Amino acid sequence: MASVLETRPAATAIPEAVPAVPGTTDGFHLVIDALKLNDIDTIFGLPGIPITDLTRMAQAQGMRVISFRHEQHAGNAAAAAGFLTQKPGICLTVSAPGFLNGLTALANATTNCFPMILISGSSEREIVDLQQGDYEEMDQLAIAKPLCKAAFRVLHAQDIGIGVARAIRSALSGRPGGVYLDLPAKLFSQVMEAEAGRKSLIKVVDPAPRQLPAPESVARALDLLKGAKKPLILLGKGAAYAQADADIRALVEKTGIPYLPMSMAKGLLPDNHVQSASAARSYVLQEADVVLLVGARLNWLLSHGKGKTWAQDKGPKKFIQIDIAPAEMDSNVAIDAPLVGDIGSCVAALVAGMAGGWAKPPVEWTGAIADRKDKNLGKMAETLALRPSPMNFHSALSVVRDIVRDNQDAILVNEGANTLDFARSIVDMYQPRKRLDVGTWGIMGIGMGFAVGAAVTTGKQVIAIEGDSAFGFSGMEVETICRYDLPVCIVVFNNNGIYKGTDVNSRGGDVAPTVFTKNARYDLMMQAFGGIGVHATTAEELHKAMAEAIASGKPTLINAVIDETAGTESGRITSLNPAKAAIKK
Ligand code: ADP
Ligand code: TZD
Ligand code: MG
Repeated sequence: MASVLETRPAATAIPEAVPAVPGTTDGFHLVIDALKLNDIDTIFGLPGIPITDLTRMAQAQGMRVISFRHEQHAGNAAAAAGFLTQKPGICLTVSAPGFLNGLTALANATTNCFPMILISGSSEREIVDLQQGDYEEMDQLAIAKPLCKAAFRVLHAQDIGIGVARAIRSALSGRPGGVYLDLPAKLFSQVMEAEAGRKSLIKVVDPAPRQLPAPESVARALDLLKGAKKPLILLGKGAAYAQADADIRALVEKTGIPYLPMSMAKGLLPDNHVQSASAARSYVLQEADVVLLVGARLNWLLSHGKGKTWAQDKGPKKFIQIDIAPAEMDSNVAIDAPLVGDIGSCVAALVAGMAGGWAKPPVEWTGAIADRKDKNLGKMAETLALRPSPMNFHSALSVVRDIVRDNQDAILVNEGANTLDFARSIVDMYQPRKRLDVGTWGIMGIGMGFAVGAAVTTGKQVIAIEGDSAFGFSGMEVETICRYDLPVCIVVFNNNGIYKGTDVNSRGGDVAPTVFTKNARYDLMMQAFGGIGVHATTAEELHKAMAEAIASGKPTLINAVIDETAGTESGRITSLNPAKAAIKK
């Protein structure tokens, strides 16, 4: 093992491409070299002690360093990058408060099964462990551990290669998720021989190896599917992440089975696909007899696979579940045919097993779905055509729907309550991995982080459809968007508050807790940083502003004035609010 030659004071303010002593390297350079060796070319972060020089040197070494105004958004950008690329997104923060700010994003990424690595600088171990009160003292490793997939600390420069490799493999293998990497300040200035340093680095080979399903599991799943009278395929964001697009399409089209995409699986097949059952969602969930889950958990978003949503009173459904995490099976209801493996391999095995011919589902089933779809889509088209004044969610979203149809390559970021629920059902997606939203937690605050992450990673146009409350969580990052001149068009659905803007405090005095400043001009925030701000009060103005934003690719924020009475409490999940048992006078 290479020896640590000496410990130097922190590097000078001027970054150097190579360390001062020829033939040596140091902790700073080894971290950068380890990331680059593993094809990681972007860091999302926020500088400060002890990682300021790391950001400078990374930039000097040709990495993209995207600097944010708050670490949570840097973390969310990293998570979006991880989801879109199957490479862990990197978020870099300072110690204690910076680390904690990034931790929410790390926990959220883990919950969503997105691969990311939070790298935080930390204070001196000797002082932290004796609780002697260091600058930004905190036992970060211990705090991170229960909130992510894995957490590691590197104490010696010669272990940086191992630490980075373990972080990458942990984030990507099996069920993807967040990993924490703790780098104490002293590590960065440790010096070792350059050649020994180079040899200590690891290029991770096959970090997410294919995991083939057992043949008998495939046969069991096919048997069950074959016997179904009313089969249904449910696609989740795991299916989008897996990048097995062609195999998934082949499975759906070969079987002729109707499918439902979860929100981030929209576009895996175009939403206007004849087999999409989205417009008859309640009907198919209630009526289906065999359901094939592909990278979707039976959590709250699917009513845990039971109750009224699934018409449990009509008898139990049979479930086939494809997932890489074996323990996911039976988490909420019995899984009759578990198919454990990576989605690409599992779906390919099912398709291969159908080679002998496959009977399409009964026309009574597909016909009944088509009838309901026609009826519901007809009703929706009438509502979307209305042009009320002020705009409501439907009229504004009819514009977004048209713009997305005309720009199918664009990535849609979406958060809010009503703004989220209506957009998810109204705005069709046409390509895989083009929709990023509040995910498994239903968390507000992902907006600008996801938008920056998506724009930087793909270079494509981003359209962020934001509730006015949702936008507030990350609104300061419009400066980041302007600074890097990113092609992001933000539309703030401004209904003066959380869910709606009409609540009153019956006692007078302070305004109600859900209500914001009336008639706020979010567009002026964008103008403050040199971006384009537009105030839109009609569908025509909204359409013009969005079309111009996309044509120019310029950072744009459109303040879309929405009827403050139009929303409902908690959007579509009103029922999750605890019942009020008593009215206290
Ligand atoms: P949704 O919210 O869209 O329903 P979930 O996040 O609940 O989706 O489910 C995603 C599931 O996909 C997780 O259980 C995860 O283990 C699984 N998953 C992620 N990537 C893969 C993969 N490559 N192969 C198999 N399963 C995967
Ligand atoms: N804090 C966090 C981090 N996540 C949350 N989900 C919430 C608070 C609670 N919450 C929701 O679930 S939606 C929402 C909040 C505050 C905002 C809804 O208001 P909006 O959307 O303006 O974004 P609409 O269109 O007015 O409904
Ligand atoms: Mg609102």
